[in-house]
Amino acid sequence: MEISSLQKARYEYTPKLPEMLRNGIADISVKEGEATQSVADQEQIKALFPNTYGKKEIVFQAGKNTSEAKKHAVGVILSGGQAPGGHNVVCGLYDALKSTNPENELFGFKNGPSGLIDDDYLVFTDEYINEYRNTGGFDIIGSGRTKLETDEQFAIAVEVCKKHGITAIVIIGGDDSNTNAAVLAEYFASHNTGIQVIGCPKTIDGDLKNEDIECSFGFDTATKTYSELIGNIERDANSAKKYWHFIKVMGRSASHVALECALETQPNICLISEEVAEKKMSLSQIADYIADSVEKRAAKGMNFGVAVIPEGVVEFVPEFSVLINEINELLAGSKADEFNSLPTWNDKYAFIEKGLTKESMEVFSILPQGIQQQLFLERDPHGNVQVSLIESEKLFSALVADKLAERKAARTYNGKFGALHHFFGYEGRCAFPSNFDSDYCYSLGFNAFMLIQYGYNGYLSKISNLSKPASQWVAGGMPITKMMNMERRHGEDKPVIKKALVELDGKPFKYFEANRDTWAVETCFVYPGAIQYYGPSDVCDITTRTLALEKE
Ligand code: FBP
Repeated sequence: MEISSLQKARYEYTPKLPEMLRNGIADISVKEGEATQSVADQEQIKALFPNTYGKKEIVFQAGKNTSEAKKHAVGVILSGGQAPGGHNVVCGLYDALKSTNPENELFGFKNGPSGLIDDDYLVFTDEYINEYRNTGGFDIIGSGRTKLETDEQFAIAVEVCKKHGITAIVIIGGDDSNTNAAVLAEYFASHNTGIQVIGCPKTIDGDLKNEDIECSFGFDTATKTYSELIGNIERDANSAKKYWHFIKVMGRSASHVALECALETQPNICLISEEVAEKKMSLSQIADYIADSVEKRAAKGMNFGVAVIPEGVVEFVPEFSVLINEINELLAGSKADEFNSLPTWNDKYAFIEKGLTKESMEVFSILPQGIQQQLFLERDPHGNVQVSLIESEKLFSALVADKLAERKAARTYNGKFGALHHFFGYEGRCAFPSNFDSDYCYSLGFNAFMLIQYGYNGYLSKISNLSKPASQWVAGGMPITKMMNMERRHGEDKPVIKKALVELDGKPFKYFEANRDTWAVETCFVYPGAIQYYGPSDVCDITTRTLALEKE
């Protein structure tokens, strides 16, 4: 297989571990802290997780390893969307396993959680794993979005583990996958299987974070990749001075990615979905907000700019989310077939007009036809609109163009508005992990093995103090149940890890808020450039502005 010179060089990179994990496995001891309780709904979570609830938080430290010496066979699963660094979690886990006992084995279940149920796996070897060190992607074993949540699936998982002698499963995933990891851990414990489950916090969206998990892996690299591209576009815009660029960035629900990119690149506009919801902004108000910037810049002779739009924003616009709910209802069950069988868009439009309330129809009717049709594309497995398929960057530029036309007619605006559109999402999910993500992920995997070796079950691998150099990072574990609360999901109360949205009183948003009015009118672009893997530490090892501001 042909490989690039960077890939070759990255094979040789040695990820940095926290100091306490550097002494060799025989010299890592564990310190138990306080018993934990869930962040909310303690009685309900405790009742649902009688065997794994209330366990102690732990940290590792230098000292004699007192764990029981035994052979380990561990299974690993990559779950959900790709995030840079996933390969290094597997590598860290593998290296820790093998350095403890070369007879230990690591099984990789293929294509996500379904690999465990289908008993579809490979057994890692040095030769195989060495080709994935410090590289992006999840292609080492593939990923998938199948949920492990039913007792039937759990029973099969036990059988598969028994067959291979597997006594621990590491699930690398986001909030939902780690919620499922906790449920699986409880099942294993309550059925006395002796199988442990350890989770690792993954997602480029950055929404798996809380007082214990400072950030999910992949967020650093993905936002650096998008920021590089946004910075390049800003420089192009500032050179040609003729386009407004509307750039949608990934982040299914929370706006952490958009906010971090804005902090890195200082665009003229960045929408934050959580603020849109808080202020109950309508589509028209958002369009006016962007048009104000276009108008003010045009008055200064600058008919160009950059607007960053978070992927999930439309669902946070109250009137739009009502519209989406009505459409979901309109297409429920067999009605979707009826809709899809209508021959022309005009017939479909009549069907829609009949089914929506007057208010939602008003919103629907101002959308460009392309967006109207996108709202009727195939639903995800939960029956929801797939927001990544809605071209909100085009939606907002079209609405802004309408506003500017009105302003032109009213003679308050006399500029030129040429809009270009971009969507940065998949470009960042498999980038070569930054040094931060390479180090963080390797540490998460290595640490996951330490949790296994010390017999913990239902824990999330936790590496903290991440705004400091890797040597000062703290390795430990946190019971997943500590991060859970009850939420209404698909008509039922379910125990889940709370998704972290952007906090409007948090320091990252406050910094953005204090500066955005200037950025909206002046050209304050910052050009972060490409991720650097080799060179001075203050260029190569620095993590996100979000984390730096949060830890200030
Ligand atoms: P995870 O939550 O599984 O990490 O995935 C997040 C994400 O990358 C979102 O940003 C995006 O909306 C979604 O995945 C796209 O999903 P898919 O890969 O199925 O197209």
